[in-house]
Amino acid sequence: MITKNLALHCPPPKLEFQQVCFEPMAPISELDLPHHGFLQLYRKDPAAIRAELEEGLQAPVAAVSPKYLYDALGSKLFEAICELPEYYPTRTETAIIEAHLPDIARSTGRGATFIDLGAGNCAKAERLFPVLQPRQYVPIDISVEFLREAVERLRQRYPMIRMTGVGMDFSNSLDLPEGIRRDKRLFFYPGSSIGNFTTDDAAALLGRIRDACGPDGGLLIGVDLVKNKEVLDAAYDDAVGVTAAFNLNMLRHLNTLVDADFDVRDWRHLGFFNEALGRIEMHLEARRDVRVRWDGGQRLFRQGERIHTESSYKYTRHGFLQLLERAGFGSVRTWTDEREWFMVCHASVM
Ligand code: AVI
Repeated sequence: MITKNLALHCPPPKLEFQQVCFEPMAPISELDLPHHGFLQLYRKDPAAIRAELEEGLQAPVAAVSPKYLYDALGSKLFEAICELPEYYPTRTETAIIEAHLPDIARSTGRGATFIDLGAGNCAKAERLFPVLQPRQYVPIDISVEFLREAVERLRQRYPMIRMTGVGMDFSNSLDLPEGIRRDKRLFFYPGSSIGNFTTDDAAALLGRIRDACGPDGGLLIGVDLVKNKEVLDAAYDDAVGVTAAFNLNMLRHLNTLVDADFDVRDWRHLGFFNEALGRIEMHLEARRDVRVRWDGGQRLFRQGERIHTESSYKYTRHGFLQLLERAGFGSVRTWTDEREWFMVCHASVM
């Protein structure tokens, strides 16, 4: 049963899909791990990427997973999006956490095994260290290479916290290596990245997090809430065109991934709130008839035909609490801003 305890009232930069460093796949105990370890459990599979992209590009309504928005330039453009006046989620989430940090810490407890999903540059988690005082910090992202620099920096500042960077794709499995402490696990999933999953996939991911929590664990998560369409439309179609560049850049990324010949100038960015489905949709729309060829396939896109590149689901408070309950969480505390545009939740297993 969820206890609705409303207190008063910012993919993480995501990563380039990239290379592997080392991958000790055998179980590793905590004692075997150096104080600051890195485990790469994810290996890029070019054939699987090609098959996935081929299927999406040939579908009646073409679609490409939003993870392909994040090559090196895409990650930088996402960081720029977070600075835009129209893109409120990052700064609203930060403000909520800052305003309620002592209360959040009372709810989560201190000394946790702090597991940061999609950690990026680890900056959001770091802000919580002084108050949450984690015993072990486990940033997870697709590549430990990206984490390495951030963890080195954090290590200097917080030598008392054991840090273990893990390179894995947690959207499919959350089987954490043996060396990650099992007690008092606190998962951290900020930025409303959960919105980039369909509701069913979000419920499945939350269920996996709940299973990985253990009986004394929990989840601290940021969720973007349904609001006025004008505000949402502007956040995903900003005046300067940074979001348009972020979306269009996916085509350049596809050119390198599957040797395609997309010409960015043939496509236009669309980003809008679909009220009926409760989600932002981003599409790339052909400005004219365009034939696109790639390694192993081709397609004629008629003028006005679209490639669906991202959905970003917006939740009501009630809807998200139901999702947490469906995933098996037992109690939840929530914090929001005055306008109730964004919500931070601490969900515990018990
Ligand atoms: C990473 N994710 C939570 C962002 C969002 O708001 O869905 C990605 C994004 N797409 C366009 N702008 C930002």
